[in-house]
Amino acid sequence: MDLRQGTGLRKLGKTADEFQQDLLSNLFYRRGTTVESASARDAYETLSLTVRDRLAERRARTAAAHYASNPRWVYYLSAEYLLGAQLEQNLLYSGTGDLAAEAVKALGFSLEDLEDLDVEPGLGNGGLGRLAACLVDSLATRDIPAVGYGIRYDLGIFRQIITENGQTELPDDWAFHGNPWEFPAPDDRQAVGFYGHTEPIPGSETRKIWVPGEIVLGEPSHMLVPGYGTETVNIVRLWSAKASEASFDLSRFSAGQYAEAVQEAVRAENISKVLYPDDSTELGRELRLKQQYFLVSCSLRDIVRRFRLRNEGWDTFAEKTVIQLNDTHPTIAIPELMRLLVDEYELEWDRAWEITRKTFAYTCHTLLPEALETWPVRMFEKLLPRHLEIIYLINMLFLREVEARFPGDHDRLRRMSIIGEEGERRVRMAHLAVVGTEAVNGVAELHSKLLRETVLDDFAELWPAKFQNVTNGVSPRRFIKIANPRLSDLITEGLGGEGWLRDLDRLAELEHLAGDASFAERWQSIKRANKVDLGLGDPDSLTDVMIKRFHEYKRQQLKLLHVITLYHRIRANPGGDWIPRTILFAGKAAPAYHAAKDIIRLIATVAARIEADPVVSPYLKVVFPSNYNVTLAERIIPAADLSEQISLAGKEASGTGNMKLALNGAITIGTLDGANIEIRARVGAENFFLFGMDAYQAAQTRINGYDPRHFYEHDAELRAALDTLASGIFGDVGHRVAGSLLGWDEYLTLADYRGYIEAQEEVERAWREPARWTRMSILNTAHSGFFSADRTVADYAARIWRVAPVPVQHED
Ligand code: AZC
Repeated sequence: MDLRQGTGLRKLGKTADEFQQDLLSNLFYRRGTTVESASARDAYETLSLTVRDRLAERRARTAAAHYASNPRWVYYLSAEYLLGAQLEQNLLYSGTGDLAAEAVKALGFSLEDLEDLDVEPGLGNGGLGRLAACLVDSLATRDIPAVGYGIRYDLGIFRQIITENGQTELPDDWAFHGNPWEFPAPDDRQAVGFYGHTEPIPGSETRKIWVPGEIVLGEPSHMLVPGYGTETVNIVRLWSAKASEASFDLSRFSAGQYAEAVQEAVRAENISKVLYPDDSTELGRELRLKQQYFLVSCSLRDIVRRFRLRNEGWDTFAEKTVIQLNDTHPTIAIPELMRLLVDEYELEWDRAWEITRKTFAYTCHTLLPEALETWPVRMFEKLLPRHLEIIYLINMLFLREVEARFPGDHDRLRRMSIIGEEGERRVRMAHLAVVGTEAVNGVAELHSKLLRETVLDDFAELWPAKFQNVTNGVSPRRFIKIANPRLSDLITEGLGGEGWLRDLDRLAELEHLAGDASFAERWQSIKRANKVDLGLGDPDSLTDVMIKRFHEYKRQQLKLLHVITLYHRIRANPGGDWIPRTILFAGKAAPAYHAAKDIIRLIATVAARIEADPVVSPYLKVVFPSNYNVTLAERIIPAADLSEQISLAGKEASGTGNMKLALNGAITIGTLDGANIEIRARVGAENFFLFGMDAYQAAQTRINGYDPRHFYEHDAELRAALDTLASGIFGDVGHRVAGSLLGWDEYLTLADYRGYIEAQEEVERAWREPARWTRMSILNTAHSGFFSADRTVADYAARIWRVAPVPVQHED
């Protein structure tokens, strides 16, 4: 089908001349300026639009193919997306990089200048948000009909500034200059209710009328998500909260009460104002729950609308629809779909429940009990009164099922109930998510196993078949091809083509080249060149990176103890044969997470101290660039020699930075935690620096009564490191961190210290043999093909979603 038929549009050109024509025409007609007066921003916006036009054409063909085949759809519901910068990716995926580079020259700019203006939408906090972005990329690459739903936060994750005083947070007005990549779709607006009360419907036991006390509009816009090496272009649809016209109080405004006049409107629009920077603060909890319901309500109505385009009734809804819940944040979708089906579409409860359960699947991303969301019943009652009633009914029927299976086991009922009765009554979202879905998965083998054995053990006993594992993966396009062009070229040359970018297992063929001296030499010089580009330390030093959110379980404090140990060793023997190291930390801490912010501040202080020390600084440099985000990750990862994955075993669900680093030839030093285990199994134990307790030993250590002082007393070097921290030279913050380690040490840092130091000594032995190190590095890349998000999506598609690809025709 020719989508331009009847529109009078011409085909977009494929030659450099035609591309340039389109660019100039966009500059003139859409940006309203001319070549002579075009600023860099004009050029950036215009180039983005010109690239977007090409994707829009593919998008139209994709929509037509999807419409024609009325397929089963995947809807990914996620409160977070960390999409990364768009221009470079879209140039790559649309195959217009060379044309664009030529064309922008005519405007007097280079592509690099313009890429610097491309601001990433920071609509997520960390791993979970970036995973969502990698999965939508791979869904499109695998031609799976899918929509990602999310919130278009006005302010994304805060901009971080690091000084010796630690982290400062500034608002991230990411779309301040506009966002050329999105299409608003005001016609698909939805109305979302909050508060109010419910009224019975005479003659019906299950149906109710909900009369909301507040109505907010959700206005969607979408970003294009092209597949790589295929025609498919899917979308991520993001909702913005808009006040309804009625919420503006014209009479107050006329009376000069300007603030009061807009008060209600401001309150409504606050819903999509800012991304929650934390999952555990007490502040603004109601607003957070409002955001969750806002996302869910808008998205479900949109999903139903889309279903109705080609289908009637409800018989085929669950067959045509699978909704993946990215963690518990969108779990209110379960009672919301029940509400739509029972109250609005008048289905019988049992039938509605059958449809609902079949439609949803839930991915859990944590093992930390404090990260499992619960909401006070009292808050639910006020904000979502009808949903609470529905949850009660779901819970009653569920507990009846449990009682039938385990008669008289009251303790089990209490443990499994969707309503927690300890202290203030709360709704346990993870329980609701398990009860209301067909499949539940963890994100790495160990994580899925621990979910079954600990956090969700009662549920796994009741429904063993429901529990699955789908190990995370990352986009090889963004994290190798775009982030590391030099290495990509070498791999392409070594493998005789670019096929590996869609079939990452092919990297295994690099194994044959690991012994080839000239290949190894080029491999090494690429790493060096990437370090020069990064510009954060001596390119000949061992570049040792720990890049991730700051959290005590991830144990940046363990790395810090290593830094201080090195500092002491060098000072004790200044003439020693020390290996120069650049230790790079990057990452944000939740603004209200004081212990994590203390660790950041302490690192910054120690870094300055080392820098000022003429004895130590030639060998040891600690750097902490500000504002870690996807863009910065893309610069650091290609330059890394050593990848720090040192969480306490049993705490990190998976990790995905570990995969990105291994793919780029960094060697991991890590514990048997999350996906580290699977990385080590694939790259080989000899190409991985292992240390520390495993998850069972860690749990046992706690049970046996852990005493951090024991380690302090029996390890002189550890004692010296902690004494230095506590000595006052690093101020109060050193005191506090040392105090918390010696007092309780929640994450068993001291118990793993000696093992970690020894593993670092092994790192240095390997580093002293460049040929061995390079071989290890090549083998890490060669055997990390499994960690492609394309494989992750294939796993979900086969085992959880049961969806098939729908190919999109090439343009003729
Ligand atoms: C993270 C996990 O901590 C990390 O181990 C995992 O790799 C990642 O999800 C993707 O599965 N969890 C979060 O980021 N969680 C939240 C609430 O942000």
